[in-house]
Amino acid sequence: MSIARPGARFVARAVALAAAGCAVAGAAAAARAPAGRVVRVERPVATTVAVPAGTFEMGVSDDDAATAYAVCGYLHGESEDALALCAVYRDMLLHMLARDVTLDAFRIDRLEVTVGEYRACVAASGCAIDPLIAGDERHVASDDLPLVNVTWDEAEAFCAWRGGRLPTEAEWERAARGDDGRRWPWGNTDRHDDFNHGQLPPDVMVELRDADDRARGRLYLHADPDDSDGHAYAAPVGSYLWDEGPYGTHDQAGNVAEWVVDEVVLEGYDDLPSVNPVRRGSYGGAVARVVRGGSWRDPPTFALPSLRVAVNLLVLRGDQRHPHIGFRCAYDAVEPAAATAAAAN
Ligand SMILES: [Ca+2]
Ligand SMILES: [Ca+2]
Repeated sequence: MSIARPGARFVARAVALAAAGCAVAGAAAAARAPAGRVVRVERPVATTVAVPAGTFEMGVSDDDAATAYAVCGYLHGESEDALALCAVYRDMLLHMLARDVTLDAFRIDRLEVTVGEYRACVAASGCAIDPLIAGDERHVASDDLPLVNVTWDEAEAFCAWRGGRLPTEAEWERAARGDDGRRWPWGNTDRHDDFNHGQLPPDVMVELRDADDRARGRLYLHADPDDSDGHAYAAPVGSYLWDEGPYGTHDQAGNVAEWVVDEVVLEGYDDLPSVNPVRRGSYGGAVARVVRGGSWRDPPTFALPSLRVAVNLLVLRGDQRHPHIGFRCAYDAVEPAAATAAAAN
């Protein structure tokens, strides 16, 4: 299987101090600069990152499961449906507790798939146009926004067009957490200013809401937008420099939640193998599919990369569109020798 086609859309700006003789990419350009001048060198950044084969601890901790259950109760209210949802959510998390998982090597997109990348697929007749016209225009206002309002099947089709596939839930979590058991892509510290999330409604609103809920039996599904991190809605991909994961990914905490391969079942990881686990299901997008990483409309806790969100149990069927759900693609690893041979042909 081929690796994603390289793109030069995203560039890093490497600054070379020629007088100091710093070694940087584009050394030839630096060498041509007069001594003492600051030279800015632009080079393309790989659109995918490599994750080596290995074993990691996948799953949620007891403490984070308890916190997520408490957040579920606060967020979704006190209606009968909400209480039932959170009870089932707690049970599912208890079937997702930490365990050792071994994966083959793979590659994964460094960033969420963008509107511009998806437009290119539509223009090449590789993808359906529906995600670009299905929702509010603000979600497609810029090519560097993450694509949302995309179904699981459409996400799969895009990844196939690009020579890849959706990541499995295990691959997605390993890319976000590495091998050292970290809670967040950047480490163990809660840093809510460094990723795009939503917020829980204030207590007074919850009290008013819950009184109304009890009368109406209403279930609240999402939290409120929060611009304290710089963005109330989805941010252009890669906007947060300090959220980088152990292999170089961005936005695995927040921004838009991301479809992965696995079907949602209440039994969590039960009955899955410890080597390359995946629950593919058999009905494509017509069943509940896991989304990972939280989003601009979820409270920060739900961005923990070991979690699923509670509404995954109710409304996230793979054939539905949501303005906070996008995706990134994964690719089977190619042996260096095979890649070299392919490039020579
Ligand atoms: Ca935000
Ligand atoms: Ca994300």
